[in-house]
Amino acid sequence: MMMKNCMDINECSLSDNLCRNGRCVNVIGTYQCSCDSGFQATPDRQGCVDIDECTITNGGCDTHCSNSEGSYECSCSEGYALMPDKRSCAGQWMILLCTATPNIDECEDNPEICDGGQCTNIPGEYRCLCFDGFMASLDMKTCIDVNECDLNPNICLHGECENTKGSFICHCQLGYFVKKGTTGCTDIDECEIGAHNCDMHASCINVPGSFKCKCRSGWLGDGLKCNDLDECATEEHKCNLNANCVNTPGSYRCACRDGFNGDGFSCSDVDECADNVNLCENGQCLNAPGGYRCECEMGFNPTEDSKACQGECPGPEPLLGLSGLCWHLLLHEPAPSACWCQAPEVPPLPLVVVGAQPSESLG
Ligand SMILES: [Ca+2]
Ligand SMILES: [Ca+2]
Ligand SMILES: [Ca+2]
Ligand SMILES: [Ca+2]
Repeated sequence: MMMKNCMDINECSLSDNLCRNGRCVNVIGTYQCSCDSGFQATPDRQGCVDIDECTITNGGCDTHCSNSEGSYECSCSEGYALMPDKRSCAGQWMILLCTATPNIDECEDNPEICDGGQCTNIPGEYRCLCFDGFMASLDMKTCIDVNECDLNPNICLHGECENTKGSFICHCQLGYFVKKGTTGCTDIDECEIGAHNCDMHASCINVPGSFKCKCRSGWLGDGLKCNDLDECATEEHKCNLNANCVNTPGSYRCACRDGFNGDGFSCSDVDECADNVNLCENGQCLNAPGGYRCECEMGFNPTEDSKACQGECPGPEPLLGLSGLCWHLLLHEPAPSACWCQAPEVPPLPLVVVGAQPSESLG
């Protein structure tokens, strides 16, 4: 047979569709496929087909193997987890015990991971223990701020609630403050801390959210300004009828009038006649409420205030050795008075003028 002179055809360059899942390699007289990983060449070497890895020792999988085009996957029964080698399966308790398993410390890698809580690393994951004011998410992987204002709209009592991360702030109404160790707004005791403007003669009375001033007894006013009450002028005193009332700032005093003894609220008459037997010489002392008066003997007259007796005329003996009765006479100036005395055993009646000119005589 005659051999014709032939030229090789490069099939790979003629068609792009050869060797799907592989690479076309031209050889003399034909072509062959070099297959991708997970594929194997057909017996004629002109195509690539998937390798079913699961048929070869179960693909190395511990439990389940599922083949796919160009690959395969291992999976585990329920309650077991696929280990990082993508083949082995282990129960949760084994994960915890398995020191060979590389463990990532999320807490150290990301210190902010539990923002608002304490991060606890456990093999394969982490948990957040949340601080007060935060609550853990369902998966316990984050901490969420508690909105105290929404949770309890009355939490500040007498103020506005403002939620903050991890806590809340009470903006109290006037007259209230947040007392240490309490949550809501508490009344300020303005009286106790001296934050009031009551008059110095007023009592401070604390009330919720404010305070009141009240003038003390003996003072009049609105509490911010108190003026003395004049008990004597307004007749609001309890002085005895026989006492004088003396007004004082915030009060008053009572003083028994002359002739009375006592504390002013109770006054009793002084018995001057008993206290001093020398009163009313030439007369009789008569006690009277608040004083005394003299009832004078014949020939004596009471002084203007009736507290003593004075002789109407000087006694008869000093007058020229005469004795007898004397009568009072009214004379013209400059002699204001005169006595006319009679000596009964010596008629006729002599007349002696006292206080007038010595030479002057009547009759
Ligand atoms: Ca909060
Ligand atoms: Ca108050
Ligand atoms: Ca007074
Ligand atoms: Ca008296």
